[in-house]
Amino acid sequence: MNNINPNLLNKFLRVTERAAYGASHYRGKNDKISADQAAVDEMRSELNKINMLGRVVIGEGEMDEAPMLYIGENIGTKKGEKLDIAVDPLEGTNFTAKNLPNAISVLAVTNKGGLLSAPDTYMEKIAVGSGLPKNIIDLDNSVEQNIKLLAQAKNTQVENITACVLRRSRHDKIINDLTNLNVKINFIEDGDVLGVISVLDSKSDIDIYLGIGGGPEGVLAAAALDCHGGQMQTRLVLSNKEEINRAKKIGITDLKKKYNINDMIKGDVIFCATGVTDGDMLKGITYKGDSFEATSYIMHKSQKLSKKVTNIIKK
Ligand code: VTB
Repeated sequence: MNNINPNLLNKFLRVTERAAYGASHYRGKNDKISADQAAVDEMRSELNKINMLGRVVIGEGEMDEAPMLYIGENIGTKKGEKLDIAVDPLEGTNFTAKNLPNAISVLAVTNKGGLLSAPDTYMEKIAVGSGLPKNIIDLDNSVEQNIKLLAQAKNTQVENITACVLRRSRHDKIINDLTNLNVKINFIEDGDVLGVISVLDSKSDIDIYLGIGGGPEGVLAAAALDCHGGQMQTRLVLSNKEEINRAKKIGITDLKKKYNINDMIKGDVIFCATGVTDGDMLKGITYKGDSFEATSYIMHKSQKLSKKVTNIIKK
Protein backbone atom coordinates (compact mmCIF):
# COMPACT_ATOMS: atom_id res chain seq x y z
CA MET A 1 0.00 0.00 0.00
CA ASN A 2 1.18 3.53 -0.78
CA ASN A 3 1.92 6.14 1.80
CA ILE A 4 -0.75 8.76 2.33
CA ASN A 5 0.16 12.13 0.77
CA PRO A 6 1.79 14.12 3.62
CA ASN A 7 0.11 17.32 2.38
CA LEU A 8 -3.20 15.91 3.54
CA LEU A 9 -2.19 15.95 7.21
CA ASN A 10 -2.86 19.66 7.71
CA LYS A 11 -6.16 19.33 5.89
CA PHE A 12 -7.29 16.58 8.25
CA LEU A 13 -6.05 18.62 11.19
CA ARG A 14 -8.30 21.46 10.06
CA VAL A 15 -11.21 18.98 10.16
CA THR A 16 -10.82 18.13 13.86
CA GLU A 17 -9.99 21.75 14.73
CA ARG A 18 -13.22 23.00 13.18
CA ALA A 19 -15.30 20.16 14.61
CA ALA A 20 -13.89 20.86 18.09
CA TYR A 21 -14.70 24.54 17.59
CA GLY A 22 -18.28 23.68 16.61
CA ALA A 23 -18.75 21.56 19.72
CA SER A 24 -17.05 24.13 21.97
CA HIS A 25 -20.12 26.41 21.78
CA TYR A 26 -22.05 23.79 23.73
CA ARG A 27 -19.59 23.31 26.60
CA GLY A 28 -21.53 23.26 29.85
CA LYS A 29 -24.87 23.84 28.08
CA ASN A 30 -26.29 20.46 29.09
CA ASP A 31 -27.22 19.65 25.49
CA LYS A 32 -25.19 16.75 24.20
CA ILE A 33 -27.25 16.31 21.05
CA SER A 34 -26.56 19.85 19.83
CA ALA A 35 -22.89 19.55 20.82
CA ASP A 36 -22.55 16.40 18.73
CA GLN A 37 -24.53 17.84 15.83
CA ALA A 38 -22.32 20.94 15.71
CA ALA A 39 -19.18 18.78 15.63
CA VAL A 40 -20.64 16.51 12.93
CA ASP A 41 -21.71 19.45 10.74
CA GLU A 42 -18.29 21.11 10.87
CA MET A 43 -16.46 17.84 10.39
CA ARG A 44 -18.49 16.76 7.41
CA SER A 45 -18.25 20.09 5.66
CA GLU A 46 -14.42 20.20 6.13
CA LEU A 47 -13.98 16.58 5.02
CA ASN A 48 -15.93 17.31 1.87
CA LYS A 49 -13.41 19.99 0.91
CA ILE A 50 -10.53 17.48 0.81
CA ASN A 51 -9.42 16.07 -2.54
CA MET A 52 -9.95 12.36 -1.95
CA LEU A 53 -12.24 9.46 -2.61
CA GLY A 54 -12.99 9.07 1.07
CA ARG A 55 -15.20 6.50 2.75
CA VAL A 56 -16.37 6.51 6.37
CA VAL A 57 -15.51 3.15 7.95
CA ILE A 58 -16.14 4.10 11.56
CA GLY A 59 -18.69 6.86 11.95
CA GLU A 60 -21.82 8.09 13.60
CA GLY A 61 -23.92 5.00 12.92
CA GLU A 62 -25.44 2.87 10.21
CA MET A 63 -27.03 4.26 7.08
CA ASP A 64 -30.56 3.18 7.98
CA GLU A 65 -30.33 5.32 11.11
CA ALA A 66 -29.70 8.13 8.58
CA PRO A 67 -27.10 10.10 10.48
CA MET A 68 -24.48 12.22 8.77
CA LEU A 69 -21.06 10.59 8.52
CA TYR A 70 -22.71 7.17 8.49
CA ILE A 71 -20.68 4.02 7.94
CA GLY A 72 -20.12 3.67 4.20
CA GLU A 73 -20.75 7.34 3.41
CA ASN A 74 -18.54 8.67 0.62
CA ILE A 75 -16.82 11.92 1.48
CA GLY A 76 -14.35 14.33 -0.12
CA THR A 77 -14.32 15.91 -3.55
CA LYS A 78 -14.16 12.44 -5.17
CA LYS A 79 -10.88 13.44 -6.84
CA GLY A 80 -7.74 11.91 -5.39
CA GLU A 81 -6.60 9.00 -3.23
CA LYS A 82 -8.94 6.28 -2.02
CA LEU A 83 -8.94 6.67 1.75
CA ASP A 84 -10.78 5.03 4.65
CA ILE A 85 -11.68 7.22 7.58
CA ALA A 86 -12.64 6.61 11.20
CA VAL A 87 -14.31 9.59 12.83
CA ASP A 88 -15.59 10.53 16.24
CA PRO A 89 -16.59 14.17 15.71
CA LEU A 90 -17.17 14.54 19.42
CA GLU A 91 -15.61 11.90 21.65
CA GLY A 92 -17.34 12.94 24.84
CA THR A 93 -20.77 14.35 24.07
CA ASN A 94 -21.75 13.95 27.68
CA PHE A 95 -18.72 15.61 29.14
CA THR A 96 -18.86 18.50 26.68
CA ALA A 97 -22.44 19.06 27.82
CA LYS A 98 -21.19 19.13 31.42
CA ASN A 99 -17.91 20.95 30.57
CA LEU A 100 -15.80 18.15 32.04
CA PRO A 101 -12.21 17.45 30.94
CA ASN A 102 -10.93 15.43 27.98
CA ALA A 103 -13.59 15.87 25.27
CA ILE A 104 -11.95 15.77 21.83
CA SER A 105 -12.73 15.67 18.16
CA VAL A 106 -10.80 12.82 16.56
CA LEU A 107 -10.20 10.99 13.29
CA ALA A 108 -7.87 8.44 11.72
CA VAL A 109 -7.18 7.91 8.01
CA THR A 110 -5.69 4.95 6.15
CA ASN A 111 -5.59 3.78 2.56
CA LYS A 112 -8.68 1.88 1.40
CA GLY A 113 -8.98 -1.33 3.41
CA GLY A 114 -6.59 -0.25 6.15
CA LEU A 115 -9.01 0.13 9.07
CA LEU A 116 -10.78 -2.54 11.10
CA SER A 117 -14.45 -1.69 10.95
CA ALA A 118 -15.27 -2.24 14.60
CA PRO A 119 -18.93 -2.60 15.54
CA ASP A 120 -20.43 -0.22 18.05
CA THR A 121 -20.03 -2.65 20.94
CA TYR A 122 -17.70 -2.81 23.92
CA MET A 123 -14.10 -3.84 23.50
CA GLU A 124 -11.49 -5.07 25.97
CA LYS A 125 -8.34 -2.96 25.74
CA ILE A 126 -4.83 -3.10 27.07
CA ALA A 127 -2.08 -0.72 25.96
CA VAL A 128 1.48 0.31 26.77
CA GLY A 129 3.85 2.91 25.32
CA SER A 130 6.86 2.69 23.03
CA GLY A 131 10.33 1.23 23.55
CA LEU A 132 9.21 -2.01 25.21
CA PRO A 133 9.84 -5.63 24.16
CA LYS A 134 7.36 -6.85 21.54
CA ASN A 135 4.14 -8.59 22.71
CA ILE A 136 4.84 -7.76 26.32
CA ILE A 137 1.17 -7.54 27.26
CA ASP A 138 -1.65 -9.95 26.58
CA LEU A 139 -5.37 -9.83 27.35
CA ASP A 140 -5.21 -13.48 28.40
CA ASN A 141 -2.59 -12.79 31.05
CA SER A 142 -3.80 -11.97 34.54
CA VAL A 143 -3.50 -8.33 35.58
CA GLU A 144 -0.69 -9.42 37.89
CA GLN A 145 1.25 -11.09 35.06
CA ASN A 146 0.93 -8.06 32.78
CA ILE A 147 1.99 -5.62 35.48
CA LYS A 148 4.94 -7.77 36.58
CA LEU A 149 6.18 -8.19 33.00
CA LEU A 150 5.86 -4.46 32.43
CA ALA A 151 7.69 -3.55 35.65
CA GLN A 152 10.47 -5.98 34.74
CA ALA A 153 10.84 -4.49 31.25
CA LYS A 154 10.91 -0.99 32.71
CA ASN A 155 13.49 -2.10 35.25
CA THR A 156 11.34 -0.99 38.15
CA GLN A 157 9.12 -2.30 40.95
CA VAL A 158 5.43 -3.08 40.51
CA GLU A 159 4.49 -0.34 43.01
CA ASN A 160 6.11 2.26 40.73
CA ILE A 161 3.73 1.43 37.87
CA THR A 162 0.78 3.72 37.13
CA ALA A 163 -2.30 2.38 35.37
CA CYS A 164 -5.10 4.34 33.72
CA VAL A 165 -8.60 2.91 34.16
CA LEU A 166 -12.06 4.18 33.17
CA ARG A 167 -14.09 4.44 36.38
CA ARG A 168 -16.87 1.89 35.84
CA SER A 169 -18.20 -0.94 38.00
CA ARG A 170 -17.36 -3.41 35.20
CA HIS A 171 -13.71 -2.73 36.11
CA ASP A 172 -14.03 -3.66 39.81
CA LYS A 173 -11.96 -6.84 39.38
CA ILE A 174 -9.17 -5.01 37.49
CA ILE A 175 -9.20 -2.21 40.09
CA ASN A 176 -9.05 -4.73 42.91
CA ASP A 177 -6.14 -6.61 41.33
CA LEU A 178 -4.22 -3.38 40.72
CA THR A 179 -4.85 -2.21 44.27
CA ASN A 180 -3.63 -5.53 45.69
CA LEU A 181 -0.43 -5.10 43.68
CA ASN A 182 -0.04 -1.57 45.06
CA VAL A 183 -0.14 -0.12 41.54
CA LYS A 184 -1.12 3.55 41.35
CA ILE A 185 -4.42 4.04 39.51
CA ASN A 186 -5.21 7.16 37.52
CA PHE A 187 -8.96 7.08 37.00
CA ILE A 188 -10.66 8.73 34.06
CA GLU A 189 -14.40 9.36 34.13
CA ASP A 190 -14.86 9.09 30.36
CA GLY A 191 -12.95 9.31 27.10
CA ASP A 192 -10.76 6.26 26.69
CA VAL A 193 -9.27 7.37 23.35
CA LEU A 194 -7.21 9.88 25.34
CA GLY A 195 -6.98 7.34 28.17
CA VAL A 196 -5.19 4.86 25.91
CA ILE A 197 -3.08 7.61 24.31
CA SER A 198 -1.92 8.72 27.77
CA VAL A 199 0.56 5.79 27.70
CA LEU A 200 2.40 7.73 24.96
CA ASP A 201 2.46 11.16 26.52
CA SER A 202 5.87 11.99 27.96
CA LYS A 203 4.26 14.40 30.41
CA SER A 204 1.92 11.78 31.89
CA ASP A 205 3.24 9.09 34.20
CA ILE A 206 0.81 6.45 32.86
CA ASP A 207 2.53 3.14 32.07
CA ILE A 208 -0.46 1.01 31.08
CA TYR A 209 -4.12 1.34 30.12
CA LEU A 210 -6.56 -1.44 31.05
CA GLY A 211 -10.30 -1.89 30.70
CA ILE A 212 -13.41 -2.11 28.56
CA GLY A 213 -14.64 0.79 26.41
CA GLY A 214 -16.14 1.38 22.99
CA GLY A 215 -14.97 -0.63 19.95
CA PRO A 216 -14.74 2.32 17.54
CA GLU A 217 -12.79 4.29 20.18
CA GLY A 218 -10.39 1.34 20.40
CA VAL A 219 -9.54 1.50 16.70
CA LEU A 220 -9.02 5.28 16.87
CA ALA A 221 -6.61 4.90 19.78
CA ALA A 222 -4.80 2.07 17.95
CA ALA A 223 -4.14 4.47 15.06
CA ALA A 224 -2.35 6.87 17.40
CA LEU A 225 -0.33 4.11 19.04
CA ASP A 226 0.64 2.78 15.61
CA CYS A 227 2.15 6.15 14.67
CA HIS A 228 4.08 6.39 17.90
CA GLY A 229 5.27 2.83 18.38
CA GLY A 230 3.04 1.87 21.32
CA GLN A 231 1.48 -1.57 21.82
CA MET A 232 -2.18 -2.42 22.19
CA GLN A 233 -4.33 -5.52 22.23
CA THR A 234 -8.12 -5.58 22.00
CA ARG A 235 -11.03 -8.04 21.82
CA LEU A 236 -14.68 -7.36 21.12
CA VAL A 237 -17.17 -7.91 23.91
CA LEU A 238 -20.31 -9.26 22.26
CA SER A 239 -22.84 -9.85 24.99
CA ASN A 240 -26.04 -10.69 23.10
CA LYS A 241 -27.41 -11.96 19.77
CA GLU A 242 -28.00 -8.47 18.45
CA GLU A 243 -24.36 -7.47 19.03
CA ILE A 244 -23.12 -10.73 17.50
CA ASN A 245 -25.25 -10.03 14.42
CA ARG A 246 -23.95 -6.50 14.21
CA ALA A 247 -20.37 -7.79 14.22
CA LYS A 248 -21.16 -10.47 11.62
CA LYS A 249 -22.90 -7.94 9.41
CA ILE A 250 -19.70 -5.95 9.07
CA GLY A 251 -17.70 -9.03 8.19
CA ILE A 252 -16.26 -10.18 11.52
CA THR A 253 -16.07 -13.97 11.54
CA ASP A 254 -13.79 -14.78 14.47
CA LEU A 255 -15.81 -13.24 17.30
CA LYS A 256 -13.18 -13.94 19.97
CA LYS A 257 -10.18 -12.69 18.03
CA LYS A 258 -7.50 -10.79 19.89
CA TYR A 259 -6.51 -7.82 17.75
CA ASN A 260 -3.02 -6.39 17.84
CA ILE A 261 -2.40 -2.98 16.32
CA ASN A 262 -1.51 -4.44 12.92
CA ASP A 263 -4.85 -6.28 12.84
CA MET A 264 -6.68 -2.98 13.40
CA ILE A 265 -4.53 -0.67 11.28
CA LYS A 266 -2.85 -1.72 8.04
CA GLY A 267 -0.28 0.36 6.16
CA ASP A 268 0.14 4.07 6.56
CA VAL A 269 -2.08 6.05 8.92
CA ILE A 270 -2.81 9.66 9.88
CA PHE A 271 -4.27 10.56 13.28
CA CYS A 272 -5.62 13.95 14.42
CA ALA A 273 -7.29 14.83 17.73
CA THR A 274 -8.23 18.34 18.91
CA GLY A 275 -9.23 19.27 22.46
CA VAL A 276 -12.78 20.55 23.00
CA THR A 277 -12.76 20.92 26.79
CA ASP A 278 -9.57 21.48 28.79
CA GLY A 279 -8.00 18.13 29.59
CA ASP A 280 -4.94 16.50 31.11
CA MET A 281 -3.19 16.27 27.76
CA LEU A 282 -4.92 18.68 25.39
CA LYS A 283 -6.17 22.18 26.11
CA GLY A 284 -9.71 22.92 24.94
CA ILE A 285 -10.75 25.52 22.36
CA THR A 286 -10.22 29.12 23.47
CA TYR A 287 -11.82 32.11 21.78
CA LYS A 288 -9.65 35.04 20.74
CA GLY A 289 -11.76 37.77 19.12
CA ASP A 290 -12.53 36.74 15.57
CA SER A 291 -10.26 33.69 15.88
CA PHE A 292 -10.04 30.61 18.07
CA GLU A 293 -7.08 28.64 19.38
CA ALA A 294 -7.01 24.86 19.06
CA THR A 295 -4.53 22.35 20.48
CA SER A 296 -4.19 18.97 18.79
CA TYR A 297 -2.18 15.83 18.40
CA ILE A 298 -1.12 15.21 14.82
CA MET A 299 0.52 11.99 13.75
CA HIS A 300 1.56 10.47 10.42
CA LYS A 301 3.11 7.03 10.61
CA SER A 302 5.14 6.94 7.37
CA GLN A 303 6.51 10.42 8.07
CA LYS A 304 7.48 9.36 11.64
CA LEU A 305 5.64 12.46 12.75
CA SER A 306 3.93 12.71 16.12
CA LYS A 307 3.54 16.04 17.85
CA LYS A 308 1.26 18.45 19.64
CA VAL A 309 0.36 21.65 17.78
CA THR A 310 -1.50 24.83 18.72
CA ASN A 311 -3.03 26.89 15.92
CA ILE A 312 -4.97 30.13 15.77
CA ILE A 313 -7.76 29.87 13.22
CA LYS A 314 -10.26 32.40 11.85
CA LYS A 315 -13.77 31.67 13.14
C1 VTB B 1 -16.84 4.21 26.16
C2 VTB B 1 -15.50 4.88 25.93
C3 VTB B 1 -15.70 6.31 25.45
O1 VTB B 1 -17.83 6.36 26.56
O2 VTB B 1 -17.50 4.05 24.93
C4 VTB B 1 -17.66 5.06 27.10
O3 VTB B 1 -14.80 4.16 24.93
C5 VTB B 1 -19.05 4.49 27.32
O4 VTB B 1 -18.96 3.64 28.38
O5 VTB B 1 -14.46 6.94 25.38
P1 VTB B 1 -20.24 3.43 29.32
O6 VTB B 1 -21.23 2.70 28.48
O7 VTB B 1 -19.74 2.63 30.45
O8 VTB B 1 -20.68 4.79 29.75
C6 VTB B 1 -16.63 7.07 26.39
O9 VTB B 1 -16.01 7.27 27.65
C7 VTB B 1 -16.96 8.47 25.82
O10 VTB B 1 -17.55 8.35 24.57
